[in-house]
Amino acid sequence: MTNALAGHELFTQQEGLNGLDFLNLQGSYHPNDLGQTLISNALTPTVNQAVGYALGNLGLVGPPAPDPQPLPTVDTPPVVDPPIDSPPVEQPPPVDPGDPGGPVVDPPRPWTRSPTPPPRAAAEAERKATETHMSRLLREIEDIMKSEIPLCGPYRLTGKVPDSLRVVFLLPYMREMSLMCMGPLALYDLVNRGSDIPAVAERAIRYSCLRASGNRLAPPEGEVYRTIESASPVATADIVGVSIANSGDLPSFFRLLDLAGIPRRSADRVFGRHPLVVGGNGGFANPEILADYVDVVALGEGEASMVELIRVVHRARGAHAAMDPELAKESVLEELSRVPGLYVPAMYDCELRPGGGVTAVRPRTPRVPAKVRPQFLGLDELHAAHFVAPISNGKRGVVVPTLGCRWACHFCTLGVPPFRQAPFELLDAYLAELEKHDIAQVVISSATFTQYGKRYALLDCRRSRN
Ligand code: B12
Ligand code: SF4
Repeated sequence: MTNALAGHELFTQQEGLNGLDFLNLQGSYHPNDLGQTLISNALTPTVNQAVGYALGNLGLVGPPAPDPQPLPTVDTPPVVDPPIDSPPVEQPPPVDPGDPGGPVVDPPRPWTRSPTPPPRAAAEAERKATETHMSRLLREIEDIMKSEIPLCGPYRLTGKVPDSLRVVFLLPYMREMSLMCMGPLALYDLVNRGSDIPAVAERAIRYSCLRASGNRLAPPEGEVYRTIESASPVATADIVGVSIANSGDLPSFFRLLDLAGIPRRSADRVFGRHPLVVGGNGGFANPEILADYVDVVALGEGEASMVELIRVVHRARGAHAAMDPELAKESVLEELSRVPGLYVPAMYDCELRPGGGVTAVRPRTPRVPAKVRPQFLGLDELHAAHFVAPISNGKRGVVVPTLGCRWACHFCTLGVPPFRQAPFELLDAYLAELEKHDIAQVVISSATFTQYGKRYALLDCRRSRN
């Protein structure tokens, strides 16, 4: 563990916000379901009692006020999960007939193995085989696929090279919210759209059938964490992309890796046997915090760097097949660290100030750049799915009219990228497409929408369609 983590509430044995003691003022309560449950469990009786009294004062008959539960005292040790280095949640072996039957965690697979495209074909076969007692997870995946409407697809995956890589984007949200994650969705669309990109992209989300225990999530008993598109195990992907929008949600990174049965530490992941783990989005703006855990971090916008990453890994798969996995990993990581916008923590030494903060980040070899700059792309380099959600749940679509902000408040990362505006014609055409599918709701997902030059025109064209 890097010193950067030492003593930080997020990464002590509590490992995350959800395990924090209610009276712990050092941690911030990030709004996620698990944390909310803890807080609401503690608050509900007190709130109920207050509502009961208020109704009584008004002469209204309210429900009998329940006894308030005592709040935890500072002396009461919080219930915490095992420390970060202890083995993750034990996963029972898979029982799905479609599975090879090996252990759930780290299934051995040769680096030269062909991936599973085209997606869905494998899932179809598995579904037929398990028709009578289809697993809860597969049923949920099927429901998701049935309810989704591809707005930028369908993708012609058959045009992909046969040994394409499997890239899986892990999204820490449930079904509805996962479709708001425009960053990974944009990359997903880009990868699947590009017939010259040697990879097929899939998603895995926080399925509602997952079991929550403290900080951890686990698949339903006897099952493994799978992707939506091909229903294949996440752990067998070649590349796993984790998107975290805010540093407060970094514990999701560990939660998702555990869920998939992928070792947390970069050093424990064997090249060719485990996926390469790539992080992206604003939560990784300070990548040093996760230096020991993430293989690569895409700084800024990932359209160019992610595609280059895929090409490097795809080439290496052939070239390094017979190489010692450790040397192969070292060589791939070194090559990746020369891709603009990719930061490979293993290639740098980070000097930390005793009281906190970074004094210097030095490359370990002259063969990697001394500085890595985030990538921010011109409008002509960004494709449609960066501005309009490529998938709808059948109820709503999402548009991102602006990128960045005209201002640059020191506490906010939105002032870092240059301010750019989505082409109005693109958004207009997207609204027309939504209308064709009878999709009534449009989410304008942009913190700086009031800076969009055509905001009135956009709202007017939306009104005229209603
Ligand atoms: C949609 C949105 C959400 C959605 C979805 C978030 C998500 N995970 O995508 C929801 C509603 C869930 C959400 C929640 C929150 N959000 Co929000 N959100 C946004 C918003 C409005 C749009 C983001 C977007 O879609 N951009 C367009 C896409 C295409 O770009 P992108 O996301 O940056 O993705 C690119 C890169 O980051 C990178 N990338 C992203 N993921 C990955 C993954 C891999 C593997 C790779 C290689 C690259 C990569 O490549 C992408 C393509 O170029 C932004 C404002 C903005 N315009 O950025 C705020 C913003 C990111 N949110 C913000 C905040 C504060 C929050 C919350 C903390 C709010 C709260 N108090 O609960 C939570 C935290 C969520 C979390 N768990 O981390 C702040 C962050 C401030 C900061 N960091 O300084 C922002 C900047 C808005 C603001 N100024 O307040 N948010
Ligand atoms: S989005 Fe708001 S907080 Fe962030 S830089 Fe712009 S004005 Fe400042």
